[in-house]
Amino acid sequence: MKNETIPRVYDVLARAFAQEEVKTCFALLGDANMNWAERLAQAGCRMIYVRHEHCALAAAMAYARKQGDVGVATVTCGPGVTQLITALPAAVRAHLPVVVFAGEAPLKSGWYNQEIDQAPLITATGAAYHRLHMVERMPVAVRDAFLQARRERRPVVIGIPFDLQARPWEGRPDLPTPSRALLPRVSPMPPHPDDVARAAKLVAGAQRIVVLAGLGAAEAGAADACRALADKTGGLLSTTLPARGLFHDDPFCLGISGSFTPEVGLEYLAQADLVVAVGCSLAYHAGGGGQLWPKAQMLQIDVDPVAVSQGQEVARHHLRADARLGVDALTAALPAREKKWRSDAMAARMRDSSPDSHVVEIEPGLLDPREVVEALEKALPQEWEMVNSGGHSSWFFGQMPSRAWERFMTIREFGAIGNGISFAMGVAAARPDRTTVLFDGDGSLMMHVQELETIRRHGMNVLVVVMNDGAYGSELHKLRAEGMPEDGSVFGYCDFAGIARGFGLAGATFTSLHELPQRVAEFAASGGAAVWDFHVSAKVMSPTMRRAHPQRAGEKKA
Ligand SMILES: Cc1ncc(C[n+]2csc(CCOP(=O)(O)OP(=O)(O)O)c2C)c(N)n1
Ligand SMILES: [Mg+2]
Repeated sequence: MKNETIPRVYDVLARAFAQEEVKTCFALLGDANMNWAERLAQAGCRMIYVRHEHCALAAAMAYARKQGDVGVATVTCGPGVTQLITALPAAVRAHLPVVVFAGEAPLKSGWYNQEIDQAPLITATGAAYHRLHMVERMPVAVRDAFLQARRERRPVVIGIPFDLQARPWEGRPDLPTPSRALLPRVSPMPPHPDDVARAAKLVAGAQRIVVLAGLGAAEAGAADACRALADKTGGLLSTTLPARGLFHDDPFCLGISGSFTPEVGLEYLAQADLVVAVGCSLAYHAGGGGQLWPKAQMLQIDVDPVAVSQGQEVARHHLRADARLGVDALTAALPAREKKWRSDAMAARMRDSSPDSHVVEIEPGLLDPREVVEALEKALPQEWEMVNSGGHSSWFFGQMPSRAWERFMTIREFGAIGNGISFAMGVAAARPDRTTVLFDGDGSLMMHVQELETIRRHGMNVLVVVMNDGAYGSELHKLRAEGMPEDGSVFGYCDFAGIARGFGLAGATFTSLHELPQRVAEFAASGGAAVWDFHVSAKVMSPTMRRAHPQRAGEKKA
């Protein structure tokens, strides 16, 4: 019989995680993590038991982004670990701090069916992998994993053979100093005066300035500083996709810069002669691969400035500084000037123009995705959390200009579909007092639709909005444009409302938009979880797709 009074290694490991203030852990159990997970739950950690390991990690990623803290997930060894491989590269590229407790096959066995060399799999994604094979050092190694995840803003996977986890604990009774107590306390980095003077000269010589803010600007609290810079120079504001909504209430914000830029925004970006990128890594898509501002010079204000990013030369001028301090110093160094570019007419155009004015004839019984988004934009409460997934329909869902950045999330740095539902779970776990709305495509939702069950079982407040075009729209439009058969991309309109009901959620199919405000009011009153399936035409191509495939006929400019 087991002597329960002797602490095991997994007891101490659970305590080491608990002292890192882990409040939520996304988990799928197996032999190599279940004892640890049970102990962590007993220590007061909320466990969210998902239906696929990919979703545990993806939910932890969204939780980390929303909380501004380390996300935690756990998987068993072997097949539990191999399921992580699509989510990890996105976490690495999105700079998300996550710690994954992974089991490893037992060391004592000469053979074990789930054994696989886990380290190269994990490190191939860019994540860190630590084998914990020295029992006495494990609590320190756990603490160090949290330190590393925080400092490098990167996922760290720790692998612990489950026979070692079950050993009696014979190490020190006390735990090491937790990571929070050891993290260097650093203040925001001020700019060098010489850099400020150079940058001010550049800005003073420019006529049409766009201040482009990324997530770094949002996180540094630089939004007001960016507004002040744009105002003083008579310039315009824009954001990257992840920072969309940072200037949602500013009349001179042209919207997202990149693949999601609205029609009018494209015009103004093309006129810019200087883009001041603030807290923004200048990723390929943020500038449309160099196409969006052909006349502009680039000044980058960032703690880690770059000349070349994702294969492109992006910036010749740099001001190294914290986003807020750098922009404030630059604005202060500029003389007052006449505002020649901004005008009331311009603000009115940006406010009143539709993001895409192409006319498409919609088949009877189907909806125009752009009208669906317009109706949602009007009907959904402002305080609901929004998660934008991937796929072709994400362009339409990205066009909700009234929504603030604080209520928006998208993580798409690996370009994978299928993550939306997990990201929505992560946000719902981080903000349980609010409703979370997921905007997803039918193909993407189908990829991990099993998580509807997790959402119901954990009582999450999630509304899933599906833009159902009966297809992998992204592929369909490209195949059509190339004159290829569409077979591999068209599936027909599956019944998501029925699927939702099968999982115990509410479900509704929308073929008109009249009842939307009423449905929103009912859902707001009832709470819970539901799937709303909007049957849309697969004829509407996003402007980005149209630009990439101009040979497609059959559409007229309004
Ligand atoms: C994991 C993964 N598999 C395949 C792809 C290729 N892909 C990109 S968009 C897309 C279609 C997504 O379909 P859906 O979710 O219905 O959105 P839609 O494009 O129809 O709006 C596919 C298959 C991908 N990006 N990621
Ligand atoms: Mg689709």
